[in-house]
Amino acid sequence: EDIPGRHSYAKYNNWDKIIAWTEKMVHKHPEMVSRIKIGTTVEDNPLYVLKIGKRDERRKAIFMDCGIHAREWISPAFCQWFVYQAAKTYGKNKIMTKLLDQMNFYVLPVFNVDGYIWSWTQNRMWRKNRSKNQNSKCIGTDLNRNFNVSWNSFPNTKNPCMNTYGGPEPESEKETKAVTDFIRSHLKSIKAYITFHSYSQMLLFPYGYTSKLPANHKVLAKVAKIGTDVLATQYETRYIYGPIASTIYPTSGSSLDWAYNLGIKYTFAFELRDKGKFGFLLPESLIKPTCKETLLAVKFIAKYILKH
Ligand code: ING
Ligand code: ZN
Repeated sequence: EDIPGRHSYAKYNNWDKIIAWTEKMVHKHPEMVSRIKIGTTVEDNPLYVLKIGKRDERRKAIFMDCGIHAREWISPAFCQWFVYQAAKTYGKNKIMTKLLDQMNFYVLPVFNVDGYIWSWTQNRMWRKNRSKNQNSKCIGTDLNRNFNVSWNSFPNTKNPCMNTYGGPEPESEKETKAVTDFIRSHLKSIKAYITFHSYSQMLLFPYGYTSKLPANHKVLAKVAKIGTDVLATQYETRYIYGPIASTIYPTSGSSLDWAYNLGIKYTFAFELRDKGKFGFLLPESLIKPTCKETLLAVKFIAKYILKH
């Protein structure tokens, strides 16, 4: 499993290893995993979604993305772990079998591919994508401020040199457009949207752009409460949960609020480990523990979606 130079679930994998891994998953589990190219990035890298489940478009589906922010390496590690565990435990684990018999998962393991590569090769703390900005020497748009929902309504999203720059217009970025087009075209089946960030140990739901609560906030809070309780059963890792704006900070143009307002009634954002000791530089020894506990919460959310 853990051979130097090879893909490993216990290590952070660079983009080349992740592409090769997507191919391997399809070849290993052709009846369960397929790869869909949903677009390309600014630097012409492919954006791949892995579809897990039987080939039936009419079933319920959950869309999950990882790595919208380049430096949050534990996030793509979780998406890889999820796909691996889904394929491996189907037919063995009761819950996973039931889930995959009745629903599909669309998993985007790395949303911000160019940024991820930059974080590996040039600047470990890079967050945004790598698109050029007109009339500015500063590079990149924050993809999680680039969605068409109350876009640019906060001051810190207007300056191209800020880490939270929202781009010249909503969906200006190829990566954002690829994801929104994909979700819009699969809207009939997609019942939940889950996005993975780090760090802070939080489970967030809408809204970020307003302190108003979504219509079904009581249900979202209940699912988040049980989800975080289930997560804690593994290693007693404590998560807090609540609406984005009051739990972490107000934000405009986020994928979570956008997906919710599009009509996906169950939208969640995980802020994975830790709470700041290592921050974005979470040691590799903590990858598996983080993934294992997170998988419990995701399976709980998926079970809930299946029932409702
Ligand atoms: N945090 C998120 C950010 O984009 C977030 C918090 C999540 C905001 C979901 C809105 C929606 O700022 C990190 N660490 O990136
Ligand atoms: Zn993030």
